[in-house]
Amino acid sequence: MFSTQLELFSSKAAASAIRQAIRYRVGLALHVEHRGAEGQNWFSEREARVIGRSRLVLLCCLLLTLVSANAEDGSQAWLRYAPPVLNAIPADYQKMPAALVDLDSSPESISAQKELRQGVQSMLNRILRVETKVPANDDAWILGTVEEIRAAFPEFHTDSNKPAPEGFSISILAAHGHRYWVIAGTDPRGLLYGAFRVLSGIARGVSFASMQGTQSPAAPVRWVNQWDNLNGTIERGYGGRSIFFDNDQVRSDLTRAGEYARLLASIGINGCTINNVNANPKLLTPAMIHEVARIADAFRPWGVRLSMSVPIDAPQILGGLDTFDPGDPKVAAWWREKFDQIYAAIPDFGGIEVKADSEGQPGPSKYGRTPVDAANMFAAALKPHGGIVVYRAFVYNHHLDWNDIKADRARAAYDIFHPLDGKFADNVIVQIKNGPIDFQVREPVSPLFAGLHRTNEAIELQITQEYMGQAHHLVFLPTQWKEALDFDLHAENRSTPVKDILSGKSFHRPLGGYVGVANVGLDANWMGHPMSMANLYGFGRLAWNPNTTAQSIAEDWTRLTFSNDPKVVSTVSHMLLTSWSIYERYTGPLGLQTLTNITGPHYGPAPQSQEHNGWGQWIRADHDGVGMDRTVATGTGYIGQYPPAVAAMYTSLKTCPDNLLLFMHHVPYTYKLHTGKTVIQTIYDDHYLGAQEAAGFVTQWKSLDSLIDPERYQKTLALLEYQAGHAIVWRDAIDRWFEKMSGIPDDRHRIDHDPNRIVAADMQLDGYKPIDATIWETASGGKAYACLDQTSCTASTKLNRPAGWYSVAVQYFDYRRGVSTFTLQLDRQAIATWTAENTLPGEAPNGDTSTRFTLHGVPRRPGDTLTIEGHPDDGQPAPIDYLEITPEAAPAPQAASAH
Ligand code: GCV
Repeated sequence: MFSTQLELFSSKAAASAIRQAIRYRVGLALHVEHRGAEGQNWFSEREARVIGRSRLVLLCCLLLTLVSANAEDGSQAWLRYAPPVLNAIPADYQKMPAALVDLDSSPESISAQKELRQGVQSMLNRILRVETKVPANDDAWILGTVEEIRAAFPEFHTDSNKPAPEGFSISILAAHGHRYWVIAGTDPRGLLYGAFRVLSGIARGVSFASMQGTQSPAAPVRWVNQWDNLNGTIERGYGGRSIFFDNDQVRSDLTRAGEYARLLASIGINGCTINNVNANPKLLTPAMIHEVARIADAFRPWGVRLSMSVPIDAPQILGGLDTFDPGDPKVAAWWREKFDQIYAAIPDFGGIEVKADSEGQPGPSKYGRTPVDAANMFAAALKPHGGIVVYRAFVYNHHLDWNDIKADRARAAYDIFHPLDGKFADNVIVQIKNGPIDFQVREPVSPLFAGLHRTNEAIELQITQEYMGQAHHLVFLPTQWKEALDFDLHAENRSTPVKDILSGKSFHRPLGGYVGVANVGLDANWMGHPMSMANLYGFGRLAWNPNTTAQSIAEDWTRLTFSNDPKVVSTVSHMLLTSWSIYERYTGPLGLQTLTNITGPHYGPAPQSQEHNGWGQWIRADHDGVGMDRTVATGTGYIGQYPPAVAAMYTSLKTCPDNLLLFMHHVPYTYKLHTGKTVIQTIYDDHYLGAQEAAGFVTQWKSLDSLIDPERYQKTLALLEYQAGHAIVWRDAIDRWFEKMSGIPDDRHRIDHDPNRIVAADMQLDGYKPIDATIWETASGGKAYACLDQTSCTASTKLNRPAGWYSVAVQYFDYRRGVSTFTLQLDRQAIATWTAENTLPGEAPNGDTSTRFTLHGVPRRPGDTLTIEGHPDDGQPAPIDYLEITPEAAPAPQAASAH
């Protein structure tokens, strides 16, 4: 993410890696200090003794080799099969059978068998012996479908709690004087899921006895969507390039696709749509279908069915027809033939995703047709093959008139789809985003879930963190999803929580389920941030059983991903479980949505961008008040789309929850919340609190430094430090904007009154020139200072502060392009050098690119001069904003860190 110059790297980073390796692998206790070349304390005295200065280089190589030989790069995710570090291994593992019999011969059962052998050997150091028949004189693991096991063991019963399709039962069967550890699937997929459940239990130290029982998935459709483009990019993907495509072809090496399917199967996901919903018709050419079949081959052993997104205009673009009207018989015939071709190549093809009449995608409206006309045309062509149509309800006009006070994008899905209820074919599912807008940090549940009683429904959740920090911020989303799934919509005046609607229980629907936009990529750790995979894991767990608590998901993921150490489990799960609310506080509290750059990359703060555009993610802030009035009486009428009990709750200011107040109502800034605090002061306070809490992640994570492997520890630390800095950018930008908009000052006078901050405008500048920050509130005084047309520039300040130790933060801008170099000098002596090489989504000084570098333990005497020297690179003019100099109690034991 950031790199120091080579000489710094060779001492500081190597020292850090060695220290981590020593702590983690050799387990030495570390305390005080050994001085490195730049006066930093790289090693404790004990480490220094262990290492011996003259042997530093040799040991460095040795330990780095040790570290990399066992590197934890995140690629194994929650399937690491590390020997579980536990106080006591469950007693019944002693009685674990050595023989393993697979009564089934499906690809899924072969995977299950291999996986069990691999996991048991890796975690428990026991080799399982595969037998072709049940051994007469030995205990054994038995894998099979319920029918197969019953045929071999007539005494086997699961009738009292029979697993549903794709479910499984785990049991110990006593027969013929032996004990059989049985994993029985309703079908091969269920059998595979059962094997993974056993392995997850072993990794977490659960006794086999307590794993026994029956489990069935909550809904038949548990899919992920990948928004992969054929050129290898991924829309809203933050973990590298596509694992499926490159250069308009299917990749020749699909190893990663198979590994992905294995991960998906381990959490019960049974389908994957491989391409962007903004679909490219080229995927439907015979040559590409032939290639895509290879991806399906990689998925098949893991029971993951492949599906594709299709553009509705393919018959015209690709097929040369003069129309794509779904009502035209020749169009329907084209699709029939296309699906026949696909099924010939991929017999277990799952079906299609359709995005139509949305954000510029063509749709049936061109011919005066409805989503029903389009969906049912596809459905008829897929039905003979058993395929399904997942038709997205994300249909809206993105050229709305901001001046029209009644216009409201949130209304669109219900307005369009509710009148069509009961008209969709049985193999159509309407896929509805959790909220009525677009994966914002806080949205109410979409009213459409309650508006379709005679239509199959799936919820669409976004696993990839488009609006949630784009894998630069830690945000654990199962906490958010749980709130949506548990929300009771009170349809028909009875209890109808969203999770029961999706399972088909509320309205007796045969199909339905969960679709998560995952967007994993080729990066070793799949999603960019080591913590982001908790979201994919959590999605699978909730799709399987929405009653699972966010806490158990967080704890299980932590155990499987990092360690069973109680301190690791409690610290990491606490970080995960608090992260969504913290992100909400420093971005957009009170239902303001994400307040991000809505017309740009959806990353940093840019509140004004929410208004005056056609996209309809408005907050309607003016001098007097803020919020969208969505009431029926005076607003857009959106609230009226909910069943009466929910509508009444949102309509009344007395019962509308504070966290959705500004989504539902327009109120004055001085309006008092249920907390007794005004809206405006809550906005200010929440941003200060959120930024402080984000800084707390760093402290919490650092408490684990001897308990996490060095590679993932360091990567996560760098990201959390970056997040803490970016949370300050968010805080300052949003608070400045609202202070200017409302004219009401923060009652604690914090905004732009930072006693420790020295802005570039107040420094002595040599070469640095002011340029406008493209969003004024994202830089001090709306200006960044850039080094233009020079090879280097400096900004210096003399500070008369008491002598002591300080941390020095440099706030600068890191464009995507170019790698500027910065040096921090104390009285002309370089104390740190770093480069601006993060991959942030921006090419200008703004909230996307504002970043900080912090150096701890800087000694200062009154009159010292602090200088930032910037060296531009490739159009990135080493832009800076300010310095922040904060007293520290004592030299911090940590080395310099970039954030
Ligand atoms: C695939 C949002 C995203 C788009 C995405 C769209 C969708 O608008 O920003 O990138 O397009 O949702 O869900 O279709």
